[in-house]
Amino acid sequence: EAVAAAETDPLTLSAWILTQQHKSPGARGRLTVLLNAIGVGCKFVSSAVRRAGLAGMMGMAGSSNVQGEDQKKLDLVANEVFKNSLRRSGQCCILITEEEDEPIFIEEPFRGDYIVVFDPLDGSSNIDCGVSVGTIFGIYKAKNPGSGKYSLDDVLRPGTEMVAAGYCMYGSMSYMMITTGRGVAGFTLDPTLGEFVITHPNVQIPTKGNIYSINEGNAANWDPATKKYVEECKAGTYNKGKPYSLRYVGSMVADVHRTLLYGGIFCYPADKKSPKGKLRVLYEVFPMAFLVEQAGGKSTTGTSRSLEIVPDSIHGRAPIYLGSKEEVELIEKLKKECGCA
Ligand code: P6P
Repeated sequence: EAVAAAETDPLTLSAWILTQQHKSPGARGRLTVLLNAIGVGCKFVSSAVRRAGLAGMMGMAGSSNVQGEDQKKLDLVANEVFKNSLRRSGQCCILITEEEDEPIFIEEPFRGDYIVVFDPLDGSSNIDCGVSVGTIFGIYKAKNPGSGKYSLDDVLRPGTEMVAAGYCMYGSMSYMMITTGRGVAGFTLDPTLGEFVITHPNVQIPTKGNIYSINEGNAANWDPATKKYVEECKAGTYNKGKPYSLRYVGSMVADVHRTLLYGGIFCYPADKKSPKGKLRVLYEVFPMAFLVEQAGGKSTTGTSRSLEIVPDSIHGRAPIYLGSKEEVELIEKLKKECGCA
């Protein structure tokens, strides 16, 4: 029946977004317009990523971003695509992008009541070798909608105040995972239609996993609790004596996508080299933590819920351990026992 339904009732991303609007009493469809604009941006970037090798868009763009990372051509293309698509939606007042130092304030007549924080092309260091990369986004509604007065007070807020979040992974296919606070739905881009079609109507992360995902190259810098957790994964302590598998792509979207579907844990801990971890709170930690929680998993800094962080700057970082509920709780227990943050 599932196939028949798909052929006769193709639930595309746009149709699904509308169903979410119908569940929100009094909604006027503005978030619907905004989410569709993000979907269009993802289709454009998906097309650019697929053509990059042929269109000479691989390699460096010759500039660097606020992170001091070399910007690859596709980074810049993706950033411009989303800035234009979001501005044109007429629903945004502030944009925060990994690729720009400062917030972008949208002026009339294009200004709306939503703040979008996004990483236009995360994992871009992997582009030249064809490894999956992705777009990550999170959305807040302005504290005073319609007031015409917007500031960083609308941005530096805990992730619990996000109204929607998601990612699009450009891999073997292009997959989008999205939440508006009522669970997680997954879509696959059908290139013959140019539409994201629903393939995972209600994503539920397994409560326990047997995959751990962490950059073991940093092991010398880890805190005792992280070291202990990884040792026990290898010893099979948490899996009736059968060691876990290590899977680490080095592209957050790919590592989180696998964790959401297969279970397990993804970690980017703070360590001596990166005292606050590496991943960015607003447009990496919060959206992924929101999705994982909505899929029944957990996300922690090691000692507190990721979504309760109050960011102190738009490019601030935080440690993250996210995934299957039982795996994250093991880390939190070890952190308590060793008294380490
Ligand atoms: P490392 C990619 O540059 C990224 O921001 C994330 O996508 C990824 O999870 C992380 O950095 C990988 O970092 O230090 O392991 O290479």
